[in-house]
Amino acid sequence: MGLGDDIRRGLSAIRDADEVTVISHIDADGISTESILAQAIAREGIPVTSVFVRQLEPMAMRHVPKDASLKVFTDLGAGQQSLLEEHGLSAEEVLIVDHHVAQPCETEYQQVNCLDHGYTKMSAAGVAYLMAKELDPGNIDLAKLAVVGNVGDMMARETCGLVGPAREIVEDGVAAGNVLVRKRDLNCYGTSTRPIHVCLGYSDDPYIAGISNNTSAALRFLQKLKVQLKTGDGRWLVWEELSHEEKRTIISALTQQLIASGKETDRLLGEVYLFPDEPARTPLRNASEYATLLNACGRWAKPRIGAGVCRGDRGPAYRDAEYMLSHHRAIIRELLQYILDAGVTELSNLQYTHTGEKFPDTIVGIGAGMALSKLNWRKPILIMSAVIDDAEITKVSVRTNEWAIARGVDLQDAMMKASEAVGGAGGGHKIAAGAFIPKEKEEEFVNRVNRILKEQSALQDPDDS
Ligand SMILES: [Mn+2]
Repeated sequence: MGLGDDIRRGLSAIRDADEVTVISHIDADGISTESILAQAIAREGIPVTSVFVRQLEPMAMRHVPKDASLKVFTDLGAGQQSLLEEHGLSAEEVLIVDHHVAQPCETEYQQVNCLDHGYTKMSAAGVAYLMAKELDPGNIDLAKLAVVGNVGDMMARETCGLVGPAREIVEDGVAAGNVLVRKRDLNCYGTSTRPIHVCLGYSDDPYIAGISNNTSAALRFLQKLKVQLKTGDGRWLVWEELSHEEKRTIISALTQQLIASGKETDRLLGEVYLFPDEPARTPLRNASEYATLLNACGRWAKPRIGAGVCRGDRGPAYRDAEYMLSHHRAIIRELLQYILDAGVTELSNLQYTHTGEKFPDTIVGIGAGMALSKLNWRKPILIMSAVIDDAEITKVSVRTNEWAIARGVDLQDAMMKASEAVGGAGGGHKIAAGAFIPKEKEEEFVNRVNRILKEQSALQDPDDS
């Protein structure tokens, strides 16, 4: 049986359903997958609702409704089938649309998984699109979103372009009129939005001596080529705006630079996917920048905003998504300042604070790591934050350093034990870990973590290290 058979079997489950719930991941691939499949299902007149989860873990299962709907797990599920089983989901009420390695379990859940058929260079959005197209050939307008999902999951990176079935999907997008292929274009991020020297200076694949990681050197390099870099009124041009001749001048100079330093030139050019129906000089204009915009929505824990953009919302959803994309660094700085200003509560072996609803829980870990060096670095720092869309759950991030690990600290162990004791779930690494816990158990949890850290340090003879 091929992928096509799995697709047809999966679709008959969808057609038979009175109602569908799509449960998807919050990254670019997960968001585009949801948008493709939910739109295709809605077009069939079948009621469909969507749920986004950071990862499929026990606490996230609470978001899977206990109702008669068909639960379609997308971009996740294949590797968590025993969790679905523990949750009491039967084989009849589940369909998994995924591209991850499947974990075997007792219940034989129905799967449409391209990996089962040897396709390693296709994401869940690609699989979802093939289903949408089989459902109705009129759905080829959705191929564009599949290109975003595939590029977002790095399916084009290794081969400097999409290959196999993912590449065939590109042709559907071209036929639909909303995808444009540039076969041998600059293989560089930001060709639709960034000044060209920024584009080149931020890129290191391939690494070009004297240009990569150095935007001012990149600018000097371009100035020597006498290519027009700004418009008449002083705005920086983006790569996409250059003429064919100007692009060729720059590419041949870059090629010479690579050869001069004895490097391969094969990664300089790649296949690029543009979206002619989107406004020029915006992140929606090409697949990799569109995917980054969706990933920003996920990082801010607002996948629904990304889903709105995928459905064509160019008003509020696009404005919010664009804001999240361009303010990522600023929000992390703000978070760090907030932690330092608000201060921490010190226990014997731990310091902690709570950032409430002020910052997306998906970034507090980064802030915790940065704050540690500016606080009492001998004690691990724990930060709690509210989870957007889930008032009953608190997200916990904890960070320490090598100094503490040498003295016996193991945050992974502490998170796992303390969260389990209060009915949550946690894990990670010795140096950085996290957990989700019930909100009403915050105080008990913090005290448990402190006790565990104390025991860990006591086990280690301080003279040993
Ligand atoms: Mn994926």
